Amino acid sequence: MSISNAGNTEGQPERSEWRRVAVLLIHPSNYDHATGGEGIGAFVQTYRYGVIPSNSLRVLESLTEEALRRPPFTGLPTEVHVFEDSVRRQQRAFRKLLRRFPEEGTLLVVGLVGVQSNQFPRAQCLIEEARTRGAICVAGGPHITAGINTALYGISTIDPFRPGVPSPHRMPPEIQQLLDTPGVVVFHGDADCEDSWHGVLVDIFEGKQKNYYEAGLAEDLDEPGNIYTNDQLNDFVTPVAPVDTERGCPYKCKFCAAIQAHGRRMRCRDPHRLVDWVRRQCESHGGKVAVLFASDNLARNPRWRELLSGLKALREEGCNFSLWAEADVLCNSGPNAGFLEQFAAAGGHALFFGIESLDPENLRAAGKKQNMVEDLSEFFRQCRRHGIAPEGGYIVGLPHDTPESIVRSAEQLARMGLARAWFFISTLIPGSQDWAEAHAAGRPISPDLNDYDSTRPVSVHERMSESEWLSAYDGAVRTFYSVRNMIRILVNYPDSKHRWRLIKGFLWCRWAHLTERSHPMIAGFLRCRPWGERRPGQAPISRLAYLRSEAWRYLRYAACGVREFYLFQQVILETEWHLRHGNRPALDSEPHTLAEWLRGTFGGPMRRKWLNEFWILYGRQKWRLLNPLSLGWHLKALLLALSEAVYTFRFLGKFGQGLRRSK
Ligand code: B12
Repeated sequence: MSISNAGNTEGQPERSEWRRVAVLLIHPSNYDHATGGEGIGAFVQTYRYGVIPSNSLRVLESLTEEALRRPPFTGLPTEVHVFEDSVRRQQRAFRKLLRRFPEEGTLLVVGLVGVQSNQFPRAQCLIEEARTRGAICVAGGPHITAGINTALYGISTIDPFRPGVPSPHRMPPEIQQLLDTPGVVVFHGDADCEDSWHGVLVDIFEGKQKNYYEAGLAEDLDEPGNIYTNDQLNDFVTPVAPVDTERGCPYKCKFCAAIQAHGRRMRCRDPHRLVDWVRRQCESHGGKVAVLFASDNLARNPRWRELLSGLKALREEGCNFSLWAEADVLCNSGPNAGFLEQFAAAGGHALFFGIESLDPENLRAAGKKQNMVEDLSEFFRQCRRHGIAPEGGYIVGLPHDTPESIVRSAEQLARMGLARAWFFISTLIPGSQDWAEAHAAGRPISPDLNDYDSTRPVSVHERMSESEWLSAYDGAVRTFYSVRNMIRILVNYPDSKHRWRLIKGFLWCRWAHLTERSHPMIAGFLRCRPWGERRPGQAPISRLAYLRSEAWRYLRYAACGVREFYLFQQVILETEWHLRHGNRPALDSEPHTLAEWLRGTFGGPMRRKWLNEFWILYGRQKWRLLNPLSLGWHLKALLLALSEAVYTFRFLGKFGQGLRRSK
């Protein structure tokens, strides 16, 4: 299969004219969807604080800096800037910097980094914006690599262990569109594969770039990406620093595109360099940092023992960091025995793995042979024993699911002891085997890539309508993160630091889903929806409609804020009560004497069941409260309002202290 490797240099100045090189790297966001009372969507998902900075961006930043240190760039002034489109401050900085161009004698290259399918439409828009400023744009990432591998070459061609997977053997049309656009370069594969990215930059500099480059998989993953500056980390809800420890995944799950993006053979970074990276990251961030291993499966990294023992030694030197990683349920068995213990000793506090479904039929259909249901409860117990919170990804809407089975599974997961569930609507991810098969079978698939962020259906389900599917997804989140289940999970964690980390996670998952109406892996905090910055091609909205929608949104935020405040007050207080007193009876109903009221309000431990019960009873009086004979009710309400005020202050203190402790 060959791709016409056309030159792509129309109207570009000669090499000798460049006196400076500027490379702007941006990780695109996606567009939101019209939901709920707000009614209008298609705004870029951008926030005051993002959720997690992008590892791909950091990798590309360091590769670009390195490339620009080599000929023919040596001696030339060069600049490299990185931006997260999902962070409003950085998005504005990108725009502001673009406005500097075209600049006499400066070559401007804009890199669209780590582009996923759901980010592709936004990337296209950013490319258009940059082209008007004379930039040469280069786009890379999983949508491009996995998309081309599956749709053009075919999974069976690149992976002999998966014969018979159909392929259209055609360039995906949206990528073809980029290939046909002057000034745009499509990059397939790894930028750190040998000299590839440097080679592209040289070609651009010399005015002879092609529209397509195919790099292949990097064998030697040298240095990890740059470390994150404090400014960069402070733009995120929790300052987490992702770094990829290895690439490639040995498994063959049909719903995943990672295998087509990075292959099935594991290639790992040098453990010593990773330990050094964590050390530098820690030092630059006041000696304390949370590290996320942005890879598919730490336990299948052939050098995990070296890595974890190096990190353990680093902690013993006084470096304070915590680790979040992905693995599988069998990570602690066979030749891997001791993985959990060593992960915990190295600072591991949470381990993510793909449960995907509790229905064995679904797992069989998905080609998933690891993480079997019968192993889960025992695995959760093992994790907890080592002080590690097990976190699981769960796919909503696999072929054998029904609305009832989905919600039932969410409840079951909490009962089994999963610490945190991440729900994803089943998505035919471009590049995955599922996508290839659905395409070959002619199944209807949403043509809008922006929909592929796993918060909405992109295909038809045989057992559920779209609205049933969406409400089952919502039901699963609400069930797992219900007051009862959150308490059920938290009482398993007597260590308060651990517990508060989980509370933060619960708060985040609820807030992202119920308030931001996005996915907790995508949403940030404090949405910005600037007037006029919507997806091109949308029907325009009047300023009045926009203001109405914004007013409603802020009102909803405030209401959700109040709801979550009281809900978490109950969760936290009840959990602490259980941990301290087990099932000892407490002041559960309204106080009858002043002494009881004083004890309930100012005494310890706090518990708000009696307050809740009073307000419910008070509310049930309805119009009777207007009757002058109801004075007694009002006096009690006044007294209990005072209790509420006291509780609010006491709880805020507790909350602040807990959050500080969880860091
Ligand atoms: C870690 C991870 C996460 C972390 C992200 C951590 C972070 N912020 O860094 C978390 C858990 C938050 C996450 C979330 C999501 N993820 Co994710 N994630 C991954 C994972 C496992 C590794 C990503 C990574 O860092 N790889 C290492 C980097 C260096 O690789 P890379 O991005 O491909 O970049 C290389 C090349 O592509 C190329 N390249 C990339 N960009 C550019 C640009 C230029 C100019 C050039 C020259 C080259 C180039 O060079 C790079 C270096 O070699 C991948 C699977 C995988 N193995 O890739 C899935 C993956 C990327 N995620 C995926 C998805 C779908 C998501 C979510 C949408 C899921 C959800 N609904 O929440 C969200 C989206 C979040 C967001 N807004 O980005 C899919 C994307 C598939 C697709 N076709 O779009 C993947 C492939 C997994 C899968 N299921 O198939 N993810």
